[in-house]
Amino acid sequence: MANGDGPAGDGGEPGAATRLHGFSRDELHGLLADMLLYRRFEEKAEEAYAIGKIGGFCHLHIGQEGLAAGAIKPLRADDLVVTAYREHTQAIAKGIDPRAVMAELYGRTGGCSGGRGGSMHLFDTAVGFYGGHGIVGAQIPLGAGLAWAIRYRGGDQICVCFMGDAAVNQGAFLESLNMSAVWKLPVVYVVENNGYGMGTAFSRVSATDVEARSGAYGIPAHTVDGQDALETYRFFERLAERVRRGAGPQFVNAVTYRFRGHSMSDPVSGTYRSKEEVESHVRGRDPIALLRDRLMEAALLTRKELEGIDADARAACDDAAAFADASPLPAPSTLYDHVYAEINPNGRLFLDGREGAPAGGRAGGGGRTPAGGGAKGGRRG
Ligand SMILES: Cc1ncc(C[n+]2csc(CCOP(=O)(O)OP(=O)(O)O)c2C)c(N)n1
Ligand SMILES: [Mg+2]
Repeated sequence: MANGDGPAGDGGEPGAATRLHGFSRDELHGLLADMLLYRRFEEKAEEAYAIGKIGGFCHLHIGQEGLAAGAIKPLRADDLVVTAYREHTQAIAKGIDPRAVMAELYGRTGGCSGGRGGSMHLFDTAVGFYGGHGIVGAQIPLGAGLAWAIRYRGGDQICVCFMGDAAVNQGAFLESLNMSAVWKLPVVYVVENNGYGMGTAFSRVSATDVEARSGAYGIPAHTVDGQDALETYRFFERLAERVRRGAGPQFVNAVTYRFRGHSMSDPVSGTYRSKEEVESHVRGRDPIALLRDRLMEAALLTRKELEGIDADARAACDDAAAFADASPLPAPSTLYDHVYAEINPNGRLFLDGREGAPAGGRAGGGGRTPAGGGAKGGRRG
């Protein structure tokens, strides 16, 4: 760990630190507040799932928050992020309101995807968040495509494409890295290496370490400790600027650990990892506890301040859950909205060429039937 670390800090009153790792006290409190918000948000989602407010799949990021804060917060607002399905906290980090994320988990119209996507399909292109993808590895070619679009339009943004360790065994990963390297795209591929794909340890399905996977394409590989939010932040800050200036694609092995089961339906530990293994990470490698303790040891955080930050995080999550509860479910008549660009008057796709096309061409914007009643009047027989 570099500059300013340790109780003495890097200046200010004798014996009292004012900075850590080059971060001011306010910045450090901000990072801790972000991570506590992510943790409390996920705990709230866990609770809501248990009482049936959230249905379908739900994968929590608890234990991996150092990466949501450390890899996304240093990005510019107009940079792009695309990711897998363990993405609630990443969506918040990129700028989606926790209310809109919680409402999406609840399947409500106030959700960032209008209640259509649920936990695995959070989207808001206005803040540069391109999902939320449930198919392992599906987002990797999309990440290459987003970076290509940046280049094509002459922008200086970058795209950060997250994936789990299991995704590096998908063919799409290899194809995307190859073309990204050929085209020198402004993309950073980040593996959130929590050691497991569902119940399978990475070591059982790979003859090499994660870090070795980009070498064949000539893409530089880096390893960062994702549980150390400060190191991760500084690392991504530097890497993002290098990619922005034309360094080409980069590959990051971010070492982390998931503290919960693969999804809400899986136990925390099982035959694939022991209770002791999980407990040792929770005790010694919790990114939030690690940051909290460092700040306290450096006299940059008091117990009272911590309690205040945590109370604010809990209040924001209670507010998000209340918002989600009050938000309506999508109306059944809008079932076909956003599904197909065009459907015929019977509420079906134009599988029969243009037959049945209403006068004037399109069957209605957003996939509605021309009657304007969504599925109403369609779907006969
Ligand atoms: C193409 C495909 N195959 C299998 C699955 C089932 N599946 C869902 S998550 C998962 C494991 C992914 O693990 P990893 O990429 O390491 O991400 P993590 O869950 O650890 O965040 C699998 C195999 C899927 N969704 N898509
Ligand atoms: Mg994994």
